[in-house]
Amino acid sequence: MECDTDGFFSKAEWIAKTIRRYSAVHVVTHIDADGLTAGAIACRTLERAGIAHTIEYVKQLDEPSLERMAGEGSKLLWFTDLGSGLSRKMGELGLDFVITDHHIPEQSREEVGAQGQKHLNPHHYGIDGANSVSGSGVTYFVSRAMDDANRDLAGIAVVGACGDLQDTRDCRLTGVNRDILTDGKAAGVLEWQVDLRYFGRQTRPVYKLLQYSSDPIIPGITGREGEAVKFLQELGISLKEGERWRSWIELGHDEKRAVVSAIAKLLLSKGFGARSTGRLLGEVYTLRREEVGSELRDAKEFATLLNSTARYGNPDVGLKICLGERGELFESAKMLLSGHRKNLVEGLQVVVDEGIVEMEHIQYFHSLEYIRDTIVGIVTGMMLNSDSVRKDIPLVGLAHSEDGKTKVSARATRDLVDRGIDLAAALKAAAAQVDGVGGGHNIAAGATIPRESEQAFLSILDGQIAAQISARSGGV
Ligand SMILES: [Mn+2]
Repeated sequence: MECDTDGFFSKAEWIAKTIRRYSAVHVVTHIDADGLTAGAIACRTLERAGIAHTIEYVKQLDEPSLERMAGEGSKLLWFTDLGSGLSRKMGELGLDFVITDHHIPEQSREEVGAQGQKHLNPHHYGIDGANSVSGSGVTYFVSRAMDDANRDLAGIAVVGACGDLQDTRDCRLTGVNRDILTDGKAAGVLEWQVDLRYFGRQTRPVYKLLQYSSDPIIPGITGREGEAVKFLQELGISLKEGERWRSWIELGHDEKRAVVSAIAKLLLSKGFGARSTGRLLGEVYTLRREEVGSELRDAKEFATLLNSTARYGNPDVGLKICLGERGELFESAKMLLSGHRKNLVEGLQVVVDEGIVEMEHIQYFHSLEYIRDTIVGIVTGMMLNSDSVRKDIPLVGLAHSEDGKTKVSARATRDLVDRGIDLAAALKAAAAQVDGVGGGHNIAAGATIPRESEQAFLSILDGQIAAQISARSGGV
């Protein structure tokens, strides 16, 4: 489909005009970093427009929750970072709704238009929702259309995009995401530069930044604290300033250059090609109004902090931080973050202990109760990025959730997507066959299924992936 950004922006204008006519709105958002930033943008926009508002967070929108909302009065419902997979049902239930989402929509632009839906989704305009704009970005464009003064919300919109890893494919944000960057720069809230892309530039001691490096992996150093320290010492980099560990942003230009070229040299000498070294550097996004050295100063670190509030049942903490609250609330978010890090490390160990089962076209692990259903997707992605997993078939993670169901997360590589794999379509179809619900993106998708249908679901999914590959290669 040809890219119609004008159409996308004019739909945003139209939706903005419609929202202005309401006096009360209920925001429903996704419980992850992109969802929280999207929800925060919606709430701040409504607040500035003098519209009363409430918010709720959901892991995965399903028909029962829509039916509940239908019975709850006359407010406008504003779905952010979700909703596009259930817009037909919303229409059938007679809901009064707005959707600003970037997940693959079930209805076409024509259908949505014919029903007069206030439904903004980049896929309807040939804009790639996996890389070019996230839920927070789509919401931001409606917010900007409501009031030019909302351009200062571009900073948290970029946090949402980074939370959804939209900067990873090209090592920079692309597409309409760049419009958000330009706005943020003009509003004085954002700046960006090319720098080392590893996580933790603001807050991690430099050796930890290297020890936890994953994209690209540094052979002999990733995962090895002692080697990371030695590597830096041999380059003459002082690790401490007095008693305090130095972070990446405290290094001088020459020190940074020495580290980057030493890593590049090491990668090349170990046979990693230009593709690997090319991923060392990329754009990094700085929130100018946040304190230097804080988790909130770097967009990727901010997003991780938000994930660690949302995924442990405290999305309100994350939302309030997006809305500018600090102090004690920020301290409790940092506590959640250190717990989150610990859980991720333990989660990876669970996968190693439980082992990965290979089927013909997928591989999976089952973490039972040992990994929270809210972080099994992150663990699956980290696992697929690690050295120890096959890259030629998607990885699926299963976890038991508290409500007695099973949460499924699937992750693919870019190569697999290029070869025709679409996890959103496969999970949606496979989940539907076992009375579950699924969807997401071609490269990353999720589902919730009845616990007793796990094996049936996995075999159907295996068949779905087989069919996608064979359809693309023109095979039988
Ligand atoms: Mn999203």
